[in-house]
Amino acid sequence: MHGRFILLLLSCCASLAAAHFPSPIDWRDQSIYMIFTDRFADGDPSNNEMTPGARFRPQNPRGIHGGDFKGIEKNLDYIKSLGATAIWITPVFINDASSAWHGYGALDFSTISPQLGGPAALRDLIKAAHERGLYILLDVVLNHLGAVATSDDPGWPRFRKDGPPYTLRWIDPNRIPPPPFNRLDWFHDRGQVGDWNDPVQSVIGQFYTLNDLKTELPEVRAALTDAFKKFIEQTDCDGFRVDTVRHVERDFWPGWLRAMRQHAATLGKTNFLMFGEVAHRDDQLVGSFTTNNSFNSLLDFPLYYAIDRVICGGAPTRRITERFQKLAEPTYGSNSLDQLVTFIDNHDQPRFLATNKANGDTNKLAQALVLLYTLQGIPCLYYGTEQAFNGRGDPYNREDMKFDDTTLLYRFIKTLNTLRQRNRDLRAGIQTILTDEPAAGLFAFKRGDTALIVINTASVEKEFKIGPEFKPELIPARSRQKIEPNSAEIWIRD
Ligand SMILES: [Ca+2]
Ligand SMILES: [Ca+2]
Repeated sequence: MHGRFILLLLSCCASLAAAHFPSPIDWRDQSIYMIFTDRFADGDPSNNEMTPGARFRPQNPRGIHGGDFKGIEKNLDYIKSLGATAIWITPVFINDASSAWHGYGALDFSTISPQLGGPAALRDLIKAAHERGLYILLDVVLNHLGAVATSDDPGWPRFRKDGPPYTLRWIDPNRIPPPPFNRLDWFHDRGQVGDWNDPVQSVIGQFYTLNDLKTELPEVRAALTDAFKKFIEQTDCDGFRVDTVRHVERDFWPGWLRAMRQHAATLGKTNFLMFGEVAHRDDQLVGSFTTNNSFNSLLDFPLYYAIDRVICGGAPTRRITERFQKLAEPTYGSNSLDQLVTFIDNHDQPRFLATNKANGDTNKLAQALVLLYTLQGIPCLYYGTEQAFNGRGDPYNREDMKFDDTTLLYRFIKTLNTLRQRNRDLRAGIQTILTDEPAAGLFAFKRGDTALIVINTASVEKEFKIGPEFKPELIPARSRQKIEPNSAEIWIRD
């Protein structure tokens, strides 16, 4: 009997080990940290030139700097200690040589980049993250592959709307995507996007040299569905960040998203997050990707622009209120309303402290961070914000990481994450705006009945009446009704 008992126990453990990691119940409880993998940490220098044709050039801002999965794994405790609970990493598939440093030009959807460590290192990273209670969100691109095809026809690559299409050929006959993507007739053949505001071009034109998939074809849709179902299964990732959503025809998304959700659910991932990138300030346009069973989360670009204008540009604080008035049905689908992924900068935008934004003013950054971690949504911090990185646009906003967990900003962000973890209202409480101004000045709101947040974007002290039910927790102030210039306060009721 004793031996039989041990055998049963072993088989039980084996089946648990093979199982996939379950989803969180509520993504609003999470705090995301975004990593640009090539620039984060080089955990294995032997893989730095493993992308065919790509060279290790750590001094070149568009070169490969060697960051990889092993480097992220070695620094998981640094990320966890900051208070993040989920990590979004840049795309992981093998890339063409010119895209390999950023990852957004996949050569195929079945090979994990050897330069980043290959499939074993990715599995190790995700397993190590899960062991620490950290979720991993993988960045996926459905709109295009990397630079795999070109044309010798006159006029290429200028966008050609009418007349005969260009004749495509493989750039390198030795590097054709594996089946089923080894077909030139699966790629749009009208050249590169010239006018990004033209709705036709922006969907069937190429994103520069990256070859645009004919996502409207049923066989391409089926292949993309199969590829990414396998990808979830093999990596055990917890969600996707979906790139270039606006450049795929709209009716592609509901079917593909449903297939991903259903497949993830069969693996026990019943709340698989998929947040799309619609890089635009207009809520009508952005929100339209969340209606009719499409995305249930997106990157919150409209809020990004509002915070930028208010904190960096001195715009009226009322602009934030106006933005939230637009974040409502029917502009947005009800499932997405309070779980958009919020951010103050990322790998495609200048850093918040850049000269053309807050210009090194860490008080402004502190205000923006307070908004990031207390406004409704799922906060996402771009790596290096805690190290006061200040690079301007791409590629200078993709700096090599430093790991110092004693900086003021690191400790400040850790405090914000801790507050958010301790107080459920900061994550899920109903957001009520209490005060704003038609100029720079106060912006105050509460979450639920226990959290009150006040910022003052003006350069003069402001007065704000705070009800006796709130007591200060984060920043002790001398006089509770006086809000100092260029400052932020959070009040939590026990
Ligand atoms: Ca490396
Ligand atoms: Ca497209």
